Amino acid sequence: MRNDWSGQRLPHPPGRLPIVGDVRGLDPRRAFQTFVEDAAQLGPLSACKIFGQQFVFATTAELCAELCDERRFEKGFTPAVIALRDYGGDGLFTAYRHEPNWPLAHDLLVPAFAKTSMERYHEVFLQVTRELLDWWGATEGPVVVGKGMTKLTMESITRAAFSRDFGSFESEQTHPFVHAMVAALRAGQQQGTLSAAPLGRLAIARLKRKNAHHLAYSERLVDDVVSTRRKEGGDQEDLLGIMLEERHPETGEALDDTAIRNQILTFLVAGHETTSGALSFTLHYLLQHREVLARAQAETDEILGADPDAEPTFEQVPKFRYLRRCLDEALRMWPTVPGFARTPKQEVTLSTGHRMRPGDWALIMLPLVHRDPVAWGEDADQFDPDRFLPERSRGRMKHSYKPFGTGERSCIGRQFALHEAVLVLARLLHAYDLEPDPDYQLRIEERLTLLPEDLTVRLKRRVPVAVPERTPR
Ligand code: MNH
Repeated sequence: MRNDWSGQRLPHPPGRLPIVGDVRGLDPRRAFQTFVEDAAQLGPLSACKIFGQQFVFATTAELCAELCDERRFEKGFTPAVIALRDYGGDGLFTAYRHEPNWPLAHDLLVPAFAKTSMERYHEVFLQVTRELLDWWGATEGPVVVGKGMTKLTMESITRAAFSRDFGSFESEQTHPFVHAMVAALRAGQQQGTLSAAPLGRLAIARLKRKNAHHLAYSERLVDDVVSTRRKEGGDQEDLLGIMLEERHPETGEALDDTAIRNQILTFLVAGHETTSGALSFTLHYLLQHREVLARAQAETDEILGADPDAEPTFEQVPKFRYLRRCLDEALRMWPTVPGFARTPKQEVTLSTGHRMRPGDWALIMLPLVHRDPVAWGEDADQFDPDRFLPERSRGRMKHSYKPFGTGERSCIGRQFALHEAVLVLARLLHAYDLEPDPDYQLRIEERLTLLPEDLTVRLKRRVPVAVPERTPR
């Protein structure tokens, strides 16, 4: 966690001060964006010191590819991820690799994302999308994109994973769990930076006391999810069913109650804000690029036909190739999980000449890697979904696109998120014309993830353009 890189000198922002380090100009509400702006000026590998804690940033596609080599590197743990362990414990996202519950939960839960499970989640996604469109359809004036998308993704994870309706669309408000989660995560992030500060221990103790009721609320909610299931039953094959019933095929081990609670919290947190943000960024770019929006809508007409309320079948979802490219491109421009850390398994020397030892970590700065001109060309700052055409993707630098992380610790929910997001976008664009707020300027809100702040859109019912029957492709 100290991350001292054996005292090697790394480029850092100008004006470093004794004790406090590089805090000058650091706006805590946009700390990550400040890191990105600084690191962009400082070369492939740079550092930033906040009190005694050193952060090291990798910014190029080349260095990212090197750090993604699974033979030499593994998932690293930043102070922010370590602070998250107060929440997720040894749940999948926050578990250290040596903790026995990581391989156990991983092996038990991977099948819950296979095709047969996804076919069941498809029905859930259709239902929550109906609820979102009804909710937005009944709204006068512009709708708040992030709020609606968060309701949608929250309901789909709770219903798909735990067969549990959180009633998000029954009230105007955001579900209290989301507030508790955001507050707890924010405290966790502050805790991460404070840990190395003078009097940091005291400040952390105060934060933890202030935060205790949020944590207690979340834990009560999760315990209620489990006890309700035990009383009333539910889908035996959803994530919760698997965790309660299944044993590891080789070792015969099962997750205990604490482990199950940690996994549920992990899925609630990891499973919704990320997808909500990805949907919101995609909509933002579609609103900015009318010609892209028109093409995406033409694709929905081609696949879904003349009925604006038509719903895609499971098999149709992967056919929205253009929409999928829009989503991929939005996640390139603004990956909602904007970085992940890597640490060496044994001492290594990087191509930059720096020595890296176990315990040292570097954070891969995805917004910079995803816009590295070496991998993406000189127009890397432009939104252009067609970069993801197969013929243009072929030959691109390996590991230059990593919105879902890498290797064995990469995102377990990737297919879940992509299927859900494409389905929702297809339904929305098919049924509605979208009018942007002409004055909107993209501002990025930092929670645990990145989200477009205060994005709104006006929806107008749309008449799909009838497409003549074609011979099947
Ligand atoms: Mn997800 C890990 C991004 C949706 C559950 N996720 C990761 C990592 C990234 C990531 C990056 C790796 C982090 C690291 O190396 O430290 N996840 C995303 C994005 C989306 C997303 C950009 C949506 C878009 N994730 C989801 C959904 C779920 C989910 C949906 C659940 C249904 N993610 C996880 C879990 C892990 C993870 C669980 C940890 C996996 C592991 O370490 O075994």
